Amino acid sequence: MRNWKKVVGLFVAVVALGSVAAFAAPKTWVVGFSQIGSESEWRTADTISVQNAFNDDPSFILIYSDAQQKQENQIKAIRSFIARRVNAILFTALVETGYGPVLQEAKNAGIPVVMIDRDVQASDRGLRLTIMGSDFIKEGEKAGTWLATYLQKQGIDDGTKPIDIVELQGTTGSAPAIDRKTGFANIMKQHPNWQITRSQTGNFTSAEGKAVMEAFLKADQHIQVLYAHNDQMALGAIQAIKEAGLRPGKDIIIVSVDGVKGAFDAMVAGELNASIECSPLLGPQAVQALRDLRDGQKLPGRIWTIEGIFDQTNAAAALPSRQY
Ligand code: GZL
Repeated sequence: MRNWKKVVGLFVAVVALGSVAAFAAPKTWVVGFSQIGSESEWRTADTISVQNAFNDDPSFILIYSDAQQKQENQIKAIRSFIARRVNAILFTALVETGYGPVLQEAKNAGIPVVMIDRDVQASDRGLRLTIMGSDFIKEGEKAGTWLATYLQKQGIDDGTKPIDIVELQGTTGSAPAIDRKTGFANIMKQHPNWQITRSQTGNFTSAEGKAVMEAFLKADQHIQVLYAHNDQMALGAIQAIKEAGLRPGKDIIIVSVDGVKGAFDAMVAGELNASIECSPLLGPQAVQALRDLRDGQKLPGRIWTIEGIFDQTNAAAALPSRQY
């Protein structure tokens, strides 16, 4: 009789332990991540941040796909994730339009889509659960506001004489390019003497930023300010300005966005005047959002990143602690 009780007691203990263990260990999730490419220091830092965050959590398996700046590659990758029946899809949109059909396919397959960095167009946002990343309009406004303060402090802008600005836009049709242009234009409305004399895409790369700036310099001898939608293009433009025999940061004031290490080096060297931070370190937020999703929590419709503004007054002090 006593042995029978022991056996039952042992059985109950094993079942209890098993259920506790099952309760404690989350189900392993396979997540497909479609990244747009490796066009900038920013993008590389973003990819590393996401990969490290998922590698640090053994309850996730990340399938990584680099679209090499081609939307068709992203759509193919998302379709392959759907075919593999992943638990969730993580992606950033190269451009805002063109993802509706494939996002509908993911929805029809019951696979949740969480976005980081660049969003899709408003009409497709019902097909994704949330987006985490920066407020690009605010970044453009910060760039314009910083420039207004700087021009006034330097006695360059008396509010009447024209201020000639050239603009290097990001990838045509991408959320950061559209919104950073909008944000800067919002501030320009307060400065009727400011004028954007030339504006063209440099596709967020240093090579294209340099080539476009060379063309601007050939066509226009009176450029006072360059507004670049990212540091990579600004760094390319700095090369072009130097090769034209001018002093970047002095003869031409340069304000850009991202806050990558190359920009900090340029600010310390006096060749870049300011960079509006846009953090690529979205990995931890992405993993936490997917943990919450796996636990059955409802995700907020928008998860914002917090960022600062750096210029030649604070870049040197901040440089040692920069993570990208
Ligand atoms: C912005 C991001 C942009 C960066 C660029 O969040 O999408 O893409 O500003 C990068 O450097 O190419």
